[in-house]
Amino acid sequence: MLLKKVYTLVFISKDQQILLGLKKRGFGVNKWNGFGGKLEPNETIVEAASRELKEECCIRVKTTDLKNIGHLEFTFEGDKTMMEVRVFGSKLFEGIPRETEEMLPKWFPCNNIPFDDMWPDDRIWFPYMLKGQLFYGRFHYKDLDTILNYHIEELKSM
Ligand code: 6OG
Repeated sequence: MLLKKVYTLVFISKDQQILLGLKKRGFGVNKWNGFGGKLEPNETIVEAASRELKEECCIRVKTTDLKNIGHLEFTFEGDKTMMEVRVFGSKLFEGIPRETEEMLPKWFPCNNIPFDDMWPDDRIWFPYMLKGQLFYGRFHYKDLDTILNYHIEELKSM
């Protein structure tokens, strides 16, 4: 039996650019990623997504502006936990991204994503997100650098 843990992951975009953050500590340290984390008790998934974005890079997005664009599942060899990651996107936001203790935010052109310094799975599902396609992906990792096997598909609805 797998123990499921739910996470959020938010990508803000504007003018053919996407906002990524360099993770400064914890899981995924030194990797560029979207903004997100675990749900707190009594919080909906979109509330968690909006809160994490504010906490990690100081920008605000209304929960109603967050679109669920993808669903990812991660498992690791020898670990009974499955990370279920709900991916959200928005072009609407308020504020200027600022560095926090957790993340260093930076805008990247959509045709110049720093995949070499990201989770290996990102190379596989980012193309769906960048084309505006909804997606489901599951990835089984051998260790933090190596994907043993995966499945990815476009979804018609979430
Ligand atoms: P905290 O531990 O900071 O939340 N996350 C992943 N994102 C990608 N792109 N690939 C992975 O491959 C990931 N594993 C976890 C989910 C961790 C944040 O990192 C995301 C959360 O937004 C294994 O609370």
